Amino acid sequence: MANVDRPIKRLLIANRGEIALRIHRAAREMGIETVAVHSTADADAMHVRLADHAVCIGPPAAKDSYLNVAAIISAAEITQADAIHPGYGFLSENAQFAEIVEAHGMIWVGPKPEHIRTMGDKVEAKRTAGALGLPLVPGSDGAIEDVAEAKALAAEIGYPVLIKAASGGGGRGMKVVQHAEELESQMGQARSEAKAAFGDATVYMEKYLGNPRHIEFQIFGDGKGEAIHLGERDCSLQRRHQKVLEEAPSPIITPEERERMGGVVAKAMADMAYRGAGTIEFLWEAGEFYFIEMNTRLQVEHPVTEAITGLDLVREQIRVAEGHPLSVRQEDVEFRGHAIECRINAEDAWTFAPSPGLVEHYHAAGGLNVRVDSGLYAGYRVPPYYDSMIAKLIVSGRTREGCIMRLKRALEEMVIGGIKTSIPLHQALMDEADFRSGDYTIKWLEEWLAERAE
Ligand code: MV4
Repeated sequence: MANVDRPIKRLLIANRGEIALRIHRAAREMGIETVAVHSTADADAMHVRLADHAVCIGPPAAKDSYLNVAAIISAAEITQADAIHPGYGFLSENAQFAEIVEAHGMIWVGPKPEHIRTMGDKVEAKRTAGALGLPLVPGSDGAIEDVAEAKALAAEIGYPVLIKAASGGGGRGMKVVQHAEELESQMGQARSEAKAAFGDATVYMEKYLGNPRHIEFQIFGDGKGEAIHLGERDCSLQRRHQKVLEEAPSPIITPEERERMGGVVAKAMADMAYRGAGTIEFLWEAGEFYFIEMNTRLQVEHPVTEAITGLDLVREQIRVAEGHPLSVRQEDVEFRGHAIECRINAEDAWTFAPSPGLVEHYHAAGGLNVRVDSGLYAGYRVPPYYDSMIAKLIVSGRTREGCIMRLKRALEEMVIGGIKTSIPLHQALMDEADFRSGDYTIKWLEEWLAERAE
């Protein structure tokens, strides 16, 4: 390895579940020691057992443990960790936490705090993306203050329009407005919901896209002006803003489109000297991309990108945090074959009622091009306090059709006994003509579920 300013010796993983295990694995393969921090509910978690050091940071409630900044920083100091990886969720997009980590002389395995802050404010994110040359959804240039102004703009861009919360994301605080008469009341509702949920009533307006796909580009920057893209993922299959299945490449993006749009996003990230992993989210409709948000973290669905590029994204994050240049140049990134990820949740496949509890039997699928990211084992008790995702099944193959056949086979092999899981939902999905042809948008899954429930 080239001489680096700050090699990491001991990495604290400020997360839980499969992503904590994922980060542990990358660190160990780099010869880096790991520190697990866990709530009292997670003392028996797989990543806690595997980590070199483990510190209990509080009771089950996330606000008292995985969101407890003082407890996490103390754990890092006690164990002499020299870096912190936040995973996804929890503190991963908290700019202030990133600053505190750096102020304590530790390496933050993540983007520059200023970029986390900018992209966390959706109005600022859109302004920044526009200035960097990314295509935007037509809408307000910044926040909208008064109803008259909003009405004039809506008339100009045409109904329906969407009111979004500046501090939102994940669909919270969004209101569709069909007619001018509804605008005032919908805007008022969006404002009060935004204020209640995020403590910020700032809203902005966009043209409402009726039936788009959700396509996101994975990017990586070295923080010094070099950046690459690793292609796109199609995450259109969602229920209540929770992704259910993701794939790469998108069934509807051509290699030419990938190269063109990938070039645009990589240039934008290079121009802002972005550091680490990031995702640029677009809505795609009728052949056009529209930027909506940027996520300044590693994402749940990163393994499909790893499967088609052969890169280890957590290793790459750690290397960049240490001060290394990116390990590949854009021209060396090759996209091979197809990959699909199924999120397996501890819940009823059709009612979505949570199903925590004792895992009595466990057998992970295996074989060629099958990956299971999960901390499950027989005898593990899924705690009721956190997100219901307990495993990710990632399958790859040369073609999308081959990938689907392999996924059907792998889903059959997977045994998680004692609790209900979403495996039956994925199995049913594999037999749907629209899924098999790749003909789906962000509305498809909920409509399909509603039809099945009749
Ligand atoms: C939109 C949209 C239609 N038009 N913006 C939902 C969460 C947030 N990330 C953005 N979202 C949307 N923004 C415009 N101008 C529709 C959605 C949307 C959505 C987006 C991606 C994946 C699933 C979705 C489900 C419902 C609504």
